[in-house]
Amino acid sequence: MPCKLHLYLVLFIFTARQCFADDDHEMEEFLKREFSLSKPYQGVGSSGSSHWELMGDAMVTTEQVRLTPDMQSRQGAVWSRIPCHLKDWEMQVHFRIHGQGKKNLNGDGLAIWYTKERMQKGPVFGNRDNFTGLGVFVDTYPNEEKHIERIFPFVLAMVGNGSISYDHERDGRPTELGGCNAMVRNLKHDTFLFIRYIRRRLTVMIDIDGQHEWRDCLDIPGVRLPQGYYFGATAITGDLSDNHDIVSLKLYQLTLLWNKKEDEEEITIPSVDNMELLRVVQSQEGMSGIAIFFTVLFSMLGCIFLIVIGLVVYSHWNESRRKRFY
Ligand SMILES: *[C@@H]1O[C@H](CO)[C@@H](O)[C@H](O)[C@H]1NC(C)=O
Ligand SMILES: *[C@@H]1O[C@H](CO)[C@@H](O)[C@H](O)[C@H]1NC(C)=O
Ligand SMILES: [Ca+2]
Repeated sequence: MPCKLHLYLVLFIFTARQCFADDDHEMEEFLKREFSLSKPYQGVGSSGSSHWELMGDAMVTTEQVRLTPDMQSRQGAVWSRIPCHLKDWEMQVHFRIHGQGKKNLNGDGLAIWYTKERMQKGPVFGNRDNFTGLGVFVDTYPNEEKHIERIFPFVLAMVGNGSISYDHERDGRPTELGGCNAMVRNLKHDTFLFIRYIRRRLTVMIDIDGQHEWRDCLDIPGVRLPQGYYFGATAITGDLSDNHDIVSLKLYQLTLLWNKKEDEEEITIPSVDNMELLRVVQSQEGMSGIAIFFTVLFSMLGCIFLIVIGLVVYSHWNESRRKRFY
């Protein structure tokens, strides 16, 4: 019992901390062209002077950078050539995922990266495994069967430190920071992903309903990402496929107008504070539905049991009373 109390206290402090960090910072946004990719994609994939480099099956057209076509076993990427030394930033991704496949007969998805490594092929949505930095995935195929409560496509964030492997068979669940479902496939309207990193707080939002409204996907404090990493976007297809298109990547520098005293300790290895606690919170959330179900079930069984006992006792008492009178 003291152990449980302790856990709740820790959870409370954790939640409280999240709330206090929630106050809106006043800030300025400034578009950084050297880290942005937009039409008409001048020189991308053909000129060495472009800020962006293509890899694998990626192709530039007038309308988009197509990371993979709707064909089996393709992978493609577009990577920034310049390391980004901004402290606080926001990436707005305009993307499209579409193809011939019926629901759940398409795959595998795309990823947006901020990593130490660049231009390396691999199994993690077309990027290498054991990456160092941040990956935000739009996973369009459920590999793990037992996904009762998880609807795909699913947006998920992960931070790697160079020795953490992405578990493809389990759709990255063991290493996830959080995520949300996002029905982004074969839509007529524009779909956007928004990644904000400010004062070590990672926020991911999506705008996929054509309403020009951002919907929260995840919001995690204490995410430590070094400066000087590369932005990139990658995608992969396997037996199942889709067109994975990037229409634009827009990177904004964020400047806080009102600065609290800063923790200036330099970050060298990516990590997430309280990662174990995040696990606990997630498993507790998963438990609560079942816990409520059993609590209700046992309470009802208990009531029925008491009523039955009561009726039996009452009828016995009634009978003995009648016997006394006659
Ligand atoms: C990477 O993270 C794992 C799991 O949290 C940890 O065991 C490992 O020591 C970390 N590696 C480095 C280089 O920090
Ligand atoms: C990734 O790291 C894990 C654990 O450190 C290791 O077992 C695995 O071989 C590595 N994979 C690659 C592709 O480097
Ligand atoms: Ca998957």
